[in-house]
Amino acid sequence: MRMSTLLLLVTSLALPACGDEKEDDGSDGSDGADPSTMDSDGDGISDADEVASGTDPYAADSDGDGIDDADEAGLGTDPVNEDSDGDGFSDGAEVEAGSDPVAPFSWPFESGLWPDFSDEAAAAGVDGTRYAMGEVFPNFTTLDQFGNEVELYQFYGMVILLDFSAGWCGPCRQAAMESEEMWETYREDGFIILHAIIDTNSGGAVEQSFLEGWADQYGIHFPVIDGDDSGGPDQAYNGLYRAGLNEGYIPYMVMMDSNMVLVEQFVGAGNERTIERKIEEYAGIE
Ligand SMILES: [Ca+2]
Ligand SMILES: [Ca+2]
Ligand SMILES: [Ca+2]
Ligand SMILES: [Ca+2]
Repeated sequence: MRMSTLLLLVTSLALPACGDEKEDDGSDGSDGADPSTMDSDGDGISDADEVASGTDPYAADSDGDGIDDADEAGLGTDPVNEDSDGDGFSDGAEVEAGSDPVAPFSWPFESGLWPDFSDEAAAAGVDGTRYAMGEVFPNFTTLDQFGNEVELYQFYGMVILLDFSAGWCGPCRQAAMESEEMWETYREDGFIILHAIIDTNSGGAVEQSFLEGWADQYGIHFPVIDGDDSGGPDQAYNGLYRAGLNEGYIPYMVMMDSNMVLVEQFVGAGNERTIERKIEEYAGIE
């Protein structure tokens, strides 16, 4: 693909573009005398060099991500890919937010948006169908605390802790108190927590306002999701129950490795140290 883009650019340049279409005002310092030093878009990189490297000689910001080609070189980002690390956040948005544009597990953590690696999961053929230890966990889609759709497989490539909790469950709230700090410790190593709320304080329907309240109360910046959603996490909760893994106690947590394989489960609160050891093991932290 890169080659055909380059060929197109070469073709367009081979047309008499420089002399005919662009008035040479001498701003590139060449006086038009030497076409090889022309800098049509004034970004400090000559047209010839831009063609050679595949960037657009007529646009200072070839990929439109808010960062000029010359600055992308300094950042180590790809000047013809607006999202160099494929985490769903453009290079420009990442630089502005202070996250790392060449690290997929660094994203604007307080944006209320999550990375999306579901395409990578599909490309890798990840598609779980049953609930069992050592098996690929089935995908689900539900809503988060912002009312946005979120799916399990968008966190493919990360170590995932899926925590089933309920409003009326004291030990769940105790575990929730520790959760943000745990996530912050490991998130840039590729770790995500999903709090699936299966019930409110009184057994009423789990609504967005409850998820939002839960996130606010515990200072949570990872997804808090509707665990009562019958096509979503509720299916997983019941599937795990039928598989004999989940015995019906909460908090009940399962861990998936970076290949979306179910590798661990934890019952009750107070398992933080064990969970941290497992995160380190599966995320390959020395
Ligand atoms: Ca240029
Ligand atoms: Ca750019
Ligand atoms: Ca990015
Ligand atoms: Ca990033």
